[in-house]
Amino acid sequence: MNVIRRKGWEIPEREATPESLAMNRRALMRGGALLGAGAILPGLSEATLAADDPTAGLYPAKRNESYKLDRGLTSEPTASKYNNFYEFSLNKSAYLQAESLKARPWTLKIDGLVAKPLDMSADDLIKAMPLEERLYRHRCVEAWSMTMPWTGFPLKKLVEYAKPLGSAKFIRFETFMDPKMAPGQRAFFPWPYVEALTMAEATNDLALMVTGAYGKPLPNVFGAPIRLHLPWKYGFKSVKSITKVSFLEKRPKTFWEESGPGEYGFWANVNPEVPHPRWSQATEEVIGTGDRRATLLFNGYGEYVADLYKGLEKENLYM
Ligand SMILES: Nc1nc2c(c(=O)[nH]1)N[C@H]1C(S)=C(S)[C@@H](COP(=O)(O)O)O[C@H]1N2
Ligand SMILES: [Mo]
Repeated sequence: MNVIRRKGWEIPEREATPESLAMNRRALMRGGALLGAGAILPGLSEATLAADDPTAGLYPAKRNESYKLDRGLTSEPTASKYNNFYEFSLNKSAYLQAESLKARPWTLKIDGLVAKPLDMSADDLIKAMPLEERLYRHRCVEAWSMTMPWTGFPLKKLVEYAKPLGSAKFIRFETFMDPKMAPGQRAFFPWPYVEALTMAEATNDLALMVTGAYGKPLPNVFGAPIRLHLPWKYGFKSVKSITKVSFLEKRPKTFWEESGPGEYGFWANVNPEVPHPRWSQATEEVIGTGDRRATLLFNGYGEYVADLYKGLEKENLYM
């Protein structure tokens, strides 16, 4: 993970990039493999997508007013041109390469400790779920933030739908694996991207399965056709373009735990008092505004989630 745009207060890019990633990036540059590969003209896909998307009529969904903001929304053009999507690029210009993501048809697998494992079309799931809009703040571990109008449904509803067995303690999410489509997956990382939550975290009201943004179906760059958003955790927990949801007894290893052990851990709750090993988390750049603001514990969502971590204080909660 890296910071490209730099001002006086920003960390130099080499400091914000885990060594393994920096090395990997150099290798990629040498091969010239990443930039441009698979990219098609931006603008083309939006029209194509709308035509093939059987869920398009579900948007815009009604806003759930329970989730209030303390700042303005990030504009759509700003939010959709400053993204992390390592399957496509290590740069914030991932939106260009992400044009090659084929988000439909899309199969979502539900397996592990469930009454009945199943494969279903993402569109059938989206049609079966109660969609709503929520305004959420997003805090990346790279010390920047945005404010997004997501559309989706509570992860809790997906858990109810999947009927996990009592022995399920964790839920694991996996992104697609397709190096032909996604140039970043030709680079050495522990692909596919994997994230996980405890069942208590997953059934919290805030955990949202996201299927749309800005009142429309999710554009590729935000992780179409279905991704997670967890506003109290650092952004890397909010896995994009999910193809598999598994219910497990043991805590699985995540993509970032494997890529940067000691820097990115399982819990990854936003905490301004615990610095990343190589930079402070006390403040954040609010993308698109030129402002820098104080970062809040649990990204300001403590009233919803602080109880989940009672008694776990000895764990490394924030990495
Ligand atoms: N599959 C996948 N999911 C991912 C990432 C990724 O590289 N691949 N990046 C994460 C990080 S670091 C962030 S900050 C957010 C960015 O989400 P956004 O582009 O919607 O702002 O996605 C997260 N989910
Ligand atoms: Mo991030």
